Order: sequence, then C-alpha cells, then structure tokens
Amino acid sequence: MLKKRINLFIGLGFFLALAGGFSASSQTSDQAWLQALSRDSVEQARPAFSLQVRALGTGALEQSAALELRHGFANLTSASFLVDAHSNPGETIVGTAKELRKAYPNLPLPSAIEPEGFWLYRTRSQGHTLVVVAGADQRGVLYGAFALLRLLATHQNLAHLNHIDHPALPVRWVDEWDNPDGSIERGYAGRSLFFEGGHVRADLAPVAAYARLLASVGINGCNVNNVNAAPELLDADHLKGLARIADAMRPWGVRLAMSVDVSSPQKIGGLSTFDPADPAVKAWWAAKANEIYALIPDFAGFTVKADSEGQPGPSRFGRTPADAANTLAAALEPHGGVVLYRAFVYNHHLDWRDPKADRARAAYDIFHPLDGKFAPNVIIQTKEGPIDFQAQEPVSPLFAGLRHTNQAMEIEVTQEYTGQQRHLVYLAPMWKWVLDFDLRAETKSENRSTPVEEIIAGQSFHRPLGGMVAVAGVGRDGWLASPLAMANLYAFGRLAWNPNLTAAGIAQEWTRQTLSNDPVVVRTVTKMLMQSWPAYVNYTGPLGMQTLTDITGSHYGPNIEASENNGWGQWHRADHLGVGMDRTVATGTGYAGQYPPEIAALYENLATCPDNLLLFFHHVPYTYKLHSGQTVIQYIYDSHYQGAAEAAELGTEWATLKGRVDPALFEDVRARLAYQAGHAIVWRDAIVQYFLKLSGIPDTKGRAGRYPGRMEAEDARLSGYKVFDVIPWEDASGGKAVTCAPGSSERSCSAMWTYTGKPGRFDIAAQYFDLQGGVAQFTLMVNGQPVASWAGDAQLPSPRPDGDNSTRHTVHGIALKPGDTLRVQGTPDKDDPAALDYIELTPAAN
Ligand code: GCW
Repeated sequence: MLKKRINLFIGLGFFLALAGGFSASSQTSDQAWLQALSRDSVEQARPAFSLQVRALGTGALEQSAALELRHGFANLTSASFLVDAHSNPGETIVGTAKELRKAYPNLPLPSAIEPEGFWLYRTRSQGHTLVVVAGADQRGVLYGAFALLRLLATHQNLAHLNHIDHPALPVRWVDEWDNPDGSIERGYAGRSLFFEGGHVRADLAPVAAYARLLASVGINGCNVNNVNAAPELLDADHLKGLARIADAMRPWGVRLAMSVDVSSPQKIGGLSTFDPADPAVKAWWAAKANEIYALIPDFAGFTVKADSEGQPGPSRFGRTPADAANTLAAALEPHGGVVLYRAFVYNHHLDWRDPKADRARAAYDIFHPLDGKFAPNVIIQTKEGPIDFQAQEPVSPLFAGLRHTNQAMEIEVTQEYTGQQRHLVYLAPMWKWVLDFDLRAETKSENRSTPVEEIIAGQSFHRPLGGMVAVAGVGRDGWLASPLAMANLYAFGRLAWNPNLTAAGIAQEWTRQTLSNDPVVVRTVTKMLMQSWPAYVNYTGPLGMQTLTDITGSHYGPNIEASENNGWGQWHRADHLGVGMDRTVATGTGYAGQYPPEIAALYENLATCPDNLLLFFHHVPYTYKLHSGQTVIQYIYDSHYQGAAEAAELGTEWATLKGRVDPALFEDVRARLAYQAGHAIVWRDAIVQYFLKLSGIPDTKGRAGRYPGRMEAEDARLSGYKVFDVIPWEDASGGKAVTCAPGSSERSCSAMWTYTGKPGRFDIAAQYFDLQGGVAQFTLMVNGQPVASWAGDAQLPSPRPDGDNSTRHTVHGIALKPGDTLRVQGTPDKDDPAALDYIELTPAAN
C-alpha cells in the first residue's frame, strides 16, 4: 500500500511539473475519479500502451489535452482497445476542428461542432490507427481528451469510435464558500485550498489539481470565495493573490470568478454610499473591473448575495436587485464578464404567527416583477427549491417566472442539510428530479413542455446564457473528506454537461473510474448510491417536511422544533392535531399560485398533491389518508423505521465488497457506513417519539415508544454518572441521559444493569454522545470483564450532548444469561463528559 502511494506521488508530481510547473502535493486529482489514469500502471509497473500523441496547435489547453492523453495512454491498459488486432499503433491527433480540417482535409469532420464541444474518431490510415480528438475550440479539445480517457477507463467498446458531444449549459461553475482566514462556510472537508491567514495560499498545487479534476468533467468556472463576501478581497494585494489562483486554474480551462459585497465602494472604496444608481459608485465598479482584468484577462465574473441573511443590498437605497446587478454588469461588460445575482433574497425576521407569511414565496415575489429588467450579461442564480437545500423540496417556481432573463440553477454538492458527508447521500437522483421537472410554463394552447433543464439551458425562452452552479465545499481533507461523496461532485459536472444522463448511469461511470471495473463492485456501489437519498429522506423528513434538523445551528442532527417560533421561515407547523404548512391559494400563503396554472392546480388540490410534497403545501390532521392509503402519522412511523433499515442495508451491501476494493478505502467506508446506520437510528427515534408524544396516536405496528432490549442509562445503577435532560428532549431515548460531568468525585463513572432475559448471544449497542474538545473513553463490561473499549474521538457538531453527536458503538456476539451484569464505564476527558444514553441488546445475527 505504502509503496503504491509513493509511486503515485512521484508519477503525479512529474506529470504536474510538466503540466504547469507545479510541485507535487499531497492532495492530488488522482485521489478522485482520475485515479484510473494512474492505477493500472502502478499495479502493473509497465507502460500500458504507446500511441503517439500529437497536438496540432500551440494553445495551452491543447497542450494540457495532449499531456493528459500521453499520461492516460501510458497508464491505462485499456488504452490498447484503441488499436485493433490488424493495425499497427499509430497516432492520436489533437487539435481544433479548424486545425484538423487544414491538416487532414479528407477526414469526415462534422460540419459544425457546438462551442466547447468535440468530436472523437478512430480510423485506419495506411495500416496505422489514427485517433482524432477535435475540439470546437481550445476547451473542446481538452474536454474531448478527457472524454476519450473516460471511455477507456470505463472499458467502453471503441471499435467504431465516432462520437460528437457538447455541453448543454454554457455556465458550469463550482462555488466555494471559502473565507480569507481559511475556514469554509458549510464545508466538511477541512481547510481552504485557496486561502490561509487572510491571504491567498503560497502553495497552489492543490488548486491546479482541483482545476484538473473539474476540467475532466467539463466544469469551466470556479468562484473561490464565500458569497458572504469579504470586501478586502477586492483590494490591490488580494487581487494579485487571486490572479495567482487564476493562473493555476487556467491550463485546465477553469476561469476564476469571485463573490463581491455590493457595499464595497463604501466599505473599502472610501465612498460615502454604495447606491448602485450613484455615478461615483458606477465609476468605482468600472475602475475595479479594469483593475481585475488587467491582472486576470479571462476573469469570469461576480457572484452576488445581497439583501439576504444580513448582507447589505440595494434595498438600503430603495433600489432593486436589477439596479444592483446592472451596475456590476456594466462594469464587467466591456471585458466579457458576467454577474450571477442570487435569487436567495428573503426576510429572515418573518412573523411566525402570521399564517400568510412565507419564506418560500420570497424569490418569486422579488424577482418575477423584475423580469426583463436585467442586463444581457446578468444571470439570476436560483436555488433548486424555494427554501434552502432541504432533503426534499418542490422545484422553485421562479424558473418559470423569468422568461426574459438568463437563469442558472444553484445546487449543493457539500451536504449541508443532507448528512454533511458523514452520511452517504448521492444527490444526483434529486437533481435529476428537479432538472426533469416540467413546469408547464407555456400557455396551454402551445402545450409545450418546459423542463427546468431546458429553461436553464436558455432553450425554453430563447435566452443566450444559462447554467448550473454547485456549492462544492471542497477542502484539504481528501476534497470532500468522504470518498463516496465525491460521486456528487462528479455527478454535478456530468449533469451540467448533459442533464439527460441518468443518475444511475453517472453512478456507474464514477464507480468504474474510482473503484473498479469489477461488475460486482459496479453493480453494488451503483445500487448503494441510488438507495441513499431516498433512505435519507425517509429517516430525516419525509412528505415534504424538509430536513427536521437544527436550522439555526449545525443543520445536522434532529431538532424538530428548531424550525418553529422564529423568523427564519422554515416552518412545518406541527401541533397536536396536525402538521404541514398551508401554502394553498385558497386558505394558505398563496405560494402554490406562483407556479404556472397546471402545476399550481396540481399542488393546490389535496386530491392531486403528490404524497412526497404533501406537507410542504398542506396542513393536514395526522389521521389524513395519503394516496398510498396510510395515515400521515403511520407514514411518519413507517418511513423512519424503513429509512433506518435502509441505512443499515448500505453497510451490509458494502461488506460484500471486501477484497474487491482497496483495503484502506474499504475500511474507511465501512466505518462511515456503520456510523451512518447508528445515526439514522438517532434520527428515527427522535422523530418517531416526538410525533408519538405530540399526536398521541400509537403506531399500529407497535414500534414507536417501545424498544425491546433497550436499557436506559437513567434507569441503571449509577456510580458517578448524573441524570440530565437532553435538549431537545427527542434527541435522547426517553429524553434523558447520564453525564460524568466535571466536578464528579470520581475519575470515571459507571452505569450498571442486570440482565434478566433468556440466555443467548447478543449484539450490544452502546449509545453515547461523542463531544468535541476531548476524547472520552468507554469500556463495556460483562460480569466485571471488559468485552470492548472505544474512544469518543469523532469531530461532530454541537458543544452539548444532543442528536448532532449521539453515536452508536456496537459489540457483536456476546453471550448472556440471566443474572449477568452489564456495565459501561465512561472516563471523561476535558470537554467530553462521556455522556451515555442507553445500551441495547439485539439477538446476534450468527
Ligand atoms: O443555507 C444557507 C446556509 C448559509 C449560506 C446561505 C446562502 C453562505 O446555511 O451558510 O450562506 O444558505 O446560500 O447564502
């Protein structure tokens, strides 16, 4: 293993040195799906295949393309598929269509290749193989090279290679929410690749590696700083640093963009105002744009978050988002830059007692009246749903509400509300659902479908620009920290290129390149990925309730009332009689009426509203019957038990891959999935016991509130441990747990129970709270003999014991007979008080 790592390291360092003069780094693009390009050679220690690669032109991206092909051919044994048995190795020619037409007038080049597109072709010429990678332009050449390598790495049959392709969307960007101090808002993979200590980092090798990864799936822009923008990034010194980032990404065709604070003319420019209509403000932005383009000639543009969550905005001066966007757009226009103005504008001080108040309405209410008022180089960037990246939401109605305005859809690769990369949640099926959603935006007489993917491609309303932007959240900890979470970054790139690809097809492609072409691995991992989002929805917040998490804090574990009684407007309005937010036109907030008529009617009427969004649109009694025939309350119980079982199933499926994937990766993923299965139980129990108490309606299947085999810590014989009330109560079994708080007289505490059931072998799960700021130690003893010890060393959110950090450790196959004692001994460490919720015995599987 170690040897393999070293080889990879040297190989890549050499390659990067060739590609852009960067030194080797510990974070490499070959740690992700590009590892296939190194894997074969490392394992077999010989060049796989040699096919001369020749670039016709001298363009930088064409050079990158040629280098990639040489590297890939030398490493991929499958590259030999390019040459058939009766032919001698020959050449791969790389160039723009124009260059190829000139050099090879007899090639059957397609008459037109769309911008950034390519043509791949294989033929025989005088007994030699000739492979052609023709790009419409420089980027097209590079994307063509990566596409050819992808076909090889996934073992596609290239006997009749003749493949033309181009991206569906012109803007395909990742947004990073990185701050100058190196922290990353909603990032779960360590520190920033771009910034440290207030400045751009000296070592930008990981940035170049990231750009290579992005280019390999066709991403053409990267906005490097938080939309809650630090104004100082626009000063002369920081701009020089940003120019270095742009230089590092340029060989891969990834253009740099940045987020700006619209009050910058005042905050750092010394003006007395930032009113976008003020001539001095306009002049300031124009001069700033000139300064940026002098340093970064291919600067992509600005992203803007204004009048949102405390960010300053044009409303300060009675101006509209169009006024602000157009002032910035005018500054960028002479240089070819664009403004991505975010539609995520809402009042977070809503009156929660007002039944008509509704955050979901905000984007449409604010932006629809401005349709047609935005400059041609402005794109309105709208989150996929009307709230905020919840586990499940309807599609934003604004996509249908802007017909004379360019649009982009914003999604999240970083799993803010979807398990923060500690849970496996493959999001492509959710994105696909949004992309395919037909908003029926045309009038009935035209009867033309307008799926979101066609609207954002500019197709539906004949717009010149459009795109897809993903908040990526990559950091220095293995890009996204979790190996399988990388499927989301990959899927975003592939869908932005071609929204017609299927989520399962993308999962297969990714698995083949990242893990193995072994059919068992491909089948199993694809299945796991496809199961993961429905499972997460089931154990967090089904029926359109959104993610029932702590919306004012971590956005991670369960906290059902955190959504209520505050101005943030993520309400689900659960009370003892019913649940759901009435957003109908007839009796509610009127949000349903923001959709075009067909869709408005679908959601407005209980009879037609789909079950999976019922509670987003309607407030109903718990006894309301779904289309499935179940009552709402029974569905809440059933879906949570089902979701937790599905989460456990992911681990069972992964276990079958032992010996088929890299052992270190196997173990890493195994441990993550075991954690996820335990945390899914925390979610299940929190939501089930909460709604059982609130509704008073029992589970017809007898599960809710009954936990056979569970022994509560608060009922144990305690030594040192003290009982406390967990907040929120639903995050602990029965609302209580025990803590070995500082000040307790002993160094360790213990909880002891006597087993009274039948003799047998059991799996014993200990449910404890793993707090940051210390590593508590736990030991499980049977009749005084230790059977397991473990450390509470995870880095989980929340400084208090709650559902964010409630964690399960399971010991398998322990023999017990009546009268045996079970004891958990917890030793606190600094801020971790070794808090314990319960132990649970289940008959051992074997
Ligand atoms: O979901 C919220 C996040 C904020 C984020 C905001 C946004 C950058 O919790 O952290 O701020 O969305 O999208 O602007």
